[in-house]
Amino acid sequence: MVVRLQDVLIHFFCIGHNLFPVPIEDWVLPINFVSMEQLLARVEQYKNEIREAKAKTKEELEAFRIKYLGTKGLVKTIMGEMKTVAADQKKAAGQLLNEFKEFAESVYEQLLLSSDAHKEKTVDNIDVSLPGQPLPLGTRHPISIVQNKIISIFQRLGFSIAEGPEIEDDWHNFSALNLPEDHPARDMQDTFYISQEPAWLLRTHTSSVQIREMEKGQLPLRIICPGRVYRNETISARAHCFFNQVEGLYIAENVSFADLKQTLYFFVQEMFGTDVKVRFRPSYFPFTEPSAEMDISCLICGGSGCSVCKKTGWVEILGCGMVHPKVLENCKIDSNKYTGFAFGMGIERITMLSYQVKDLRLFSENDTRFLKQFTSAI
Ligand code: 2NL
Repeated sequence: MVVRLQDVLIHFFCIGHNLFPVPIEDWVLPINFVSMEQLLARVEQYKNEIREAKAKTKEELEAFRIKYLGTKGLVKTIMGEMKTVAADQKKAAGQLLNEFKEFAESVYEQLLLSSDAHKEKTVDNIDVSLPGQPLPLGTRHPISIVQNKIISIFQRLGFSIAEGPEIEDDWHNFSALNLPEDHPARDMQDTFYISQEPAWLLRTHTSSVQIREMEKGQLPLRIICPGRVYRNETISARAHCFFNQVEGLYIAENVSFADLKQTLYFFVQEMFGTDVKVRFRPSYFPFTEPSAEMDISCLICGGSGCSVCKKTGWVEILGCGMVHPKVLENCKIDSNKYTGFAFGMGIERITMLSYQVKDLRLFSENDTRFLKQFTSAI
């Protein structure tokens, strides 16, 4: 019998104050420790029981698992008795119980392997003539759908795709495009510069690709430049630090503003339907002269005025203009012989208009609940 110090103290305290003249045997509480012998006997008994157990079906297997290995199963319960093992026997008891646990687990594994559920899956049982489970098809990203549509329209007009680097130098992104040194677009706030190499930056538009194509010196040139661009913007429902653009460029002899208008009018009719109206508003870009912005009649209200068009009946979709002679000369193109037009549009903006997406951030969050809503054959 082992005596708790606490109980002895209580005993002396009471005697000393002569409170309870009770015989000492009644005060000392015996503690029932589980002896190794008892534990061994119980483990042996459980082991026999487990050895005898049979489980063929899925349900029987699950019943076995719950009874022996579940959270309230025998293994867990007997493990819980470790706390009533005397300190000097804890090590041996721990070993015994761990072995018991491993034994129960291995029997379960064996039962699993010889069960009907397992047999169902063996090679001999496979019926190769059964039709397969349909694999869920992914969907194309809405930005890709719209980008592909834009590209294919211009390809039908003879434009070919040109691509270029996303990390650019100042010349191709700014200087060649006639952006003066003090132009606000060069400001650190708008452009991400590479900290290890400040001469490099993340392109802010795909015009840089068009500069590279013009520098190659092969004319006439009729290209479309889709791609990701970067701007140092605070992320919100209407702005992001990266987005996608499609820019277009046509350089040849005798290209006029009429060609620009007709090309973009064709694009709008193919993209949004023949009912949609267009209008051009004068604008300013350093790389085009003259410059314009193109609006289309609001797709939502048809021009009568709603929240999307801010009650004006029109929504802006792109910027355009005749390529500035300085830009041509920067690329060693004779501006007396050649003229050209260029335009640029944000794909996110067109996608938001086409599908009535209210928040730009949805395009880059990869939430499949959003993405699953788009399907496309192309
Ligand atoms: C906009 C406006 C525009 C261009 C892009 C361009 C490119 C070269 C030369 C001249 Cl290489 N112009 N691109 C021209 C006018 C407008 O984009 O609002 N984009 C989202």
